[in-house]
Amino acid sequence: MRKRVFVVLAVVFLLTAGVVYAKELKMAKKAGEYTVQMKFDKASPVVGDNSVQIEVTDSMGRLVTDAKVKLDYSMPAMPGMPAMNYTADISQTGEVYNAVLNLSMAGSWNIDVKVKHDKKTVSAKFTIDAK
Ligand SMILES: [Cu+2]
Repeated sequence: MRKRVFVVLAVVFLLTAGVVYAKELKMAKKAGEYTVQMKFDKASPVVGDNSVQIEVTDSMGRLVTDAKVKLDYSMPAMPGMPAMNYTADISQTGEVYNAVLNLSMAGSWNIDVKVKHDKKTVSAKFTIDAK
């Protein structure tokens, strides 16, 4: 009996984890021969802090772990608001580059991820909508 309860709980947990995982916003863009993938900690970017995990893969699909990654994010000027430009601090854990984007207002933000690797610098551009 107890074993059955445990199995049911385990299944519920796995299903829930699957749903949470599927809700993370993931986007990928080509940058030269590389592909830059950004994974947000939430389904939709929010005003405030957003943790982002960045993965860079080469043309063979191999993870690039010795790149220099730079992330700039900006919102163009709008009535009553000058253009806003920020650079995120990047830290690396294993194969993943981490950044925190502090989005100060709702609306459309441009993200520019620059990857420097093998003496080349390429750039991937993303647009997100903060709610
Ligand atoms: Cu604005």
